[in-house]
Amino acid sequence: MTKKITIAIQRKGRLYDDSKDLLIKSGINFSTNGDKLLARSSNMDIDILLVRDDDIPSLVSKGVADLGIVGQNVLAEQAVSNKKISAKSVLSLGFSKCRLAFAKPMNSKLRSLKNKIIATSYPALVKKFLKAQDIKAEVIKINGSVELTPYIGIADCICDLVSSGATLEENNLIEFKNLMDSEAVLISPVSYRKINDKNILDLIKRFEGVINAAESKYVMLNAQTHSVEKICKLLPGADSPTIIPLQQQDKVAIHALCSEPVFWETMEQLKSNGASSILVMPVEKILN
Ligand code: PRT
Ligand code: ZN
Repeated sequence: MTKKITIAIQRKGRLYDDSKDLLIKSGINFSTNGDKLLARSSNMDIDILLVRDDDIPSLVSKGVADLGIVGQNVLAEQAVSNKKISAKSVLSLGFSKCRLAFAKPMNSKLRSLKNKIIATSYPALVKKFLKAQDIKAEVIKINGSVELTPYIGIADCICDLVSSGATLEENNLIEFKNLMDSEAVLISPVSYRKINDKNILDLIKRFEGVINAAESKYVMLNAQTHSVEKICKLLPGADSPTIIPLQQQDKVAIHALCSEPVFWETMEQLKSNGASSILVMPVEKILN
């Protein structure tokens, strides 16, 4: 008998929509309502735990969940501060991208972190960084509104998550050092016997297929036979395009799965190299 798979995702917040989307696109049907902490898949032997993101690394470490979706920032902070955390990232998911960065007031003369007071929600990562750089500074832990701390005079600078940079700007802060880049990751227990479980491995493959498909495009175009080589070189991340003869002599159709984004600039380059009827289509799933 195969064991039910349990996946922990954030209940509400920045990770929720994309996490839910990923599960649904991977063929796991489920619905959530209200404050329910557990959702049962209606078509697969899978339970979805809906929890705060901070609880996900420990639920996975304890084996309560077989897989979890969390930001690398949260996983890294907990891995440094809590010896009991033994979860590892098994797949980068490409969403909720941000960076953990130091920022100071625009008018600050701060040149180094030495002897400064740094406010952050990520004290373990900041202390680890300071230790590695051999810098002595005071780190204070703040759970929310970190960006206000220099203004109210309790910190010289901050170390916080940044995505667009708008929050820093609104608070007259300027970024000056990046500590880490982060995105959502799929995690599993480190010492995982069950990672050899075929059902879990198949599920990870499905997630991978959805993530790869999100970046991939299927490109179809027509071209003169003599320009095939040049055009194929321009197709981003295309592995062995299909070349199909057309009724019109000296013309072929080229079909290719491009594993990298196809920008307007690429299409314009293809056109100026003789390609015509260029179609770029989304790809829903890929199974390699
Ligand atoms: O309730 P729960 O504990 O589950 O959620 P939470 O409030 O702790 O987390 P949530 O939902 O805010 O964020 C979840 C994860 O999203 C984070 O751990 C990151 O991995 C990721 N993420 C991506 C971000 C951001 N971008 C982000 N911009 N998390 C927070 N921010 C905040 C940042 O702290 C700052 O206040 O947004 C502000 C900056 O945004 P910009 O766009 O103005 O730069
Ligand atoms: Zn949280």
